[in-house]
Parts: sequence; C-alpha cells; structure tokens
Amino acid sequence: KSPEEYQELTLAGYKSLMDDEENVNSLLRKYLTPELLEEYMLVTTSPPVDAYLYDCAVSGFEHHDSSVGIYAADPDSYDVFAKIFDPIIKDYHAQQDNDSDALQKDSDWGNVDEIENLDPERKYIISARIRIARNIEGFPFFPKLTEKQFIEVEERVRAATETMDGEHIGSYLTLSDIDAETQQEMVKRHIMFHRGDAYLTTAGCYRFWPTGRGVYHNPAATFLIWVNEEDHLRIISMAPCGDLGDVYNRLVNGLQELEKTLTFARSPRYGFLSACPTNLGTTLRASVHIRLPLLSKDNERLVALADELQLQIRGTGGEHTAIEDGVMDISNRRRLGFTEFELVKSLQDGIVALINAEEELE
Ligand code: ADP
Ligand code: CIR
Repeated sequence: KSPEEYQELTLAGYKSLMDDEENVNSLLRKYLTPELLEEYMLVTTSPPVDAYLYDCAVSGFEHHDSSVGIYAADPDSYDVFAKIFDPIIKDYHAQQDNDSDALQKDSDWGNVDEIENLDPERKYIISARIRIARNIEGFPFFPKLTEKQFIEVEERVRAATETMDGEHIGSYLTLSDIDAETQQEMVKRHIMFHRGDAYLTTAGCYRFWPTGRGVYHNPAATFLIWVNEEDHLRIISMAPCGDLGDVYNRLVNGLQELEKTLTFARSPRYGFLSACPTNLGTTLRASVHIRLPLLSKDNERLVALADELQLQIRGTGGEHTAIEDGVMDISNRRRLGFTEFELVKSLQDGIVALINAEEELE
C-alpha cells in the first residue's frame, strides 16, 4: 500500500470509530486524539518493517467493541508511536503517570516453594495453567512477520527445544502435519490454539496460515510451547489439578532452558515485549479452571470480588469464549508493574479468597 492509501485508510478507520456512539469503551478511542492521528499517520517504524500506525490500530478501527484496540506491529512500534501506546499501557495496567522510568521491574521468579497446591482435595479446581509470551529479538510481531520469518521463527524454536531435559522432553508438531479433526481435539484439550479470534484476524495474525505454526509438548501435555500464535512463543505449563506450585516450577525450568539459546525482545521501560499491550511486562497469565457453584449464583458479587482481587474471569475455552458447565477461567488481570512471583502469588491469594467465600456459602 502507498502512503496515500495508508492515510486514506487511517482517516476512514478513525472516523468510523469516533462516529460510533454506541461503542465508546476501547482504549484506542479514549487516547487517539486527532492531533496524534495527524502526527503519526504517515510515520513508519524502522526499515525493513516500516509499520504504520494503521498496521497497529486496524483491529480497533474495525472492531469498535475492542477493549484495547491496538497491537504493536514490531518492538519499534512502542517507541515510534509512544504517545498512543504509553497511555493505553498505563491505563490497562493501572500504572501511575511516569514518563521516564521503567514501568517494569527486573524479572524475579522468587521462591517457587511459596506457591502451593490450592485445592489438595480437588473440590473446586479442575486445572491450573501459567503461560508467558516471548518474542525473538530481531523479528517483527505477527502483524508484520513475513512468510519467510514465520518459518524462521518456527525453526529457531524447534532447534531450541532439542536440548530439553527431563519432564520437558517432548516433540514438535508443525500445524500442517496435524489433520483438522486432531487439531479440534487438541484445542478442546487446551493443548493447541485455534484460528479465528476476530480481533487477531483483522490485525493480520492468520496470514500464511498454517505456515510456521505449531506446538511443542511433552507426552503428558504439562509443558507446551505454542509457536507463532499471537506471539512468537507462548510458553505454557499446566496440571490437571490445583497444584500451582508444580506448574510454576515447571514453567521456570523450561524457560531457563530456552533462554540458553534464544534471546527475547525486552524493553527497559515495558519489560518483555508482546504484540498486545495487555501482555507487556511479565507477559504472565496464571489461571485456574474452577467451579464455584454457590458464588456463581450471584454473578454481580462474583465479578465485584474478582475486580477487587485484580482477577479476570474468562470462558472455558479462553478469551472471548463462554463459560460452559460452570467452569470459569480465573487469572491475574495485570501483567506489568509487578514481578512474576508477585503476580503468581496474587493469583494464589485471590483464588484462596474466592474458595473461602464459596465455603462460607455452604
Ligand atoms: P492465553 O491464555 O494465551 O491468553 P486464552 O485465554 O485463549 O489465551 O487461553 C488459551 C487456552 O488455554 C484455552 O484453550 C483455554 O481454555 C486454556 N486454559 C486457560 N486456563 C486454563 C487452565 N487453568 N486449565 C486448562 N486450560 C486452560
Ligand atoms: C481487544 O482490544 O479487545 C482485543 N484486541 C483483545 C485485547 C486483549 N484482551 C484483554 O482484555 N486482556
């Protein structure tokens, strides 16, 4: 697309977003002023990526119901379009105004032994999971990854998994080798990601599908790496019970192995870089699949409690899915401004509080 075409698309996208009086909640709409639009419309990130603001904001321009509405097309997007990304990041992660210092602390996995089994009697928790996002330094993020780069990223991850040891030993499956039925079944078992999130579709996440996509996992499917979903890597540890300590330990060890061969994009201000501003910082989402039948009867109270505890409730199949059979996905909402340990501990404390509230109703 020529600069003129970009300009036209940007102006039209912005107009349709601002003219929509019914959907006024996205952070993009909140912070993208006409002045910023004017300033950034024809600016690009460094070559050879040359991402425009439009490449970042197209999803929010099209989906007015977005909560955020913007992705970074490459690491440079966060600097080049700082005046739009920075307020969005601070708003989402509830960070105080601070224009010079780091918003993210150094990585700190803390004392793994302080993270425990949250439901030894297996009354409430069906499974626990922690995932982090990583992007390999020197590559753009999904909106601007070329077909060749999708393959290169896959190759690098595949090579990095070859030295995995112990319970992390597994195999890599490239998506084009998985038939549709098996893939569906893997999605249902939370082993594989699916294609189809509308926000990601518009942002260009599924270009060249299934090229370069795949999953590495051990036979028990308790340690997994998703390759080229929303980020280059999603490193995941899971357990079919409430043993968050076990999950945490396995994640930390698996990551350390990968760090021996891969260098991940990190910024002094925002911590580890991810395509979505909501994942910056630690990039960590710790969740449990949990049934709280009594608390769930009073949804307003449950939501208020979750808000107070800085927890987010998602559906059984993940973000933008429905709660099935009472199984909620409850996780830490914040990812930036805290250490990895602090966030996992906050999820642990929050889940203990929710279980106590459930038991009070019994
Ligand atoms: P992400 O976790 O990467 O932000 P999603 O919300 O889409 O993205 O979740 C990804 C997958 O992980 C979905 O299949 C979801 O059901 C699964 N999942 C999330 N939390 C748990 C959990 N505690 N136990 C099992 N599966 C989970
Ligand atoms: C949106 O803006 O709604 C989507 N791009 C998804 C944002 C990430 N989700 C979230 O709120 N944690």
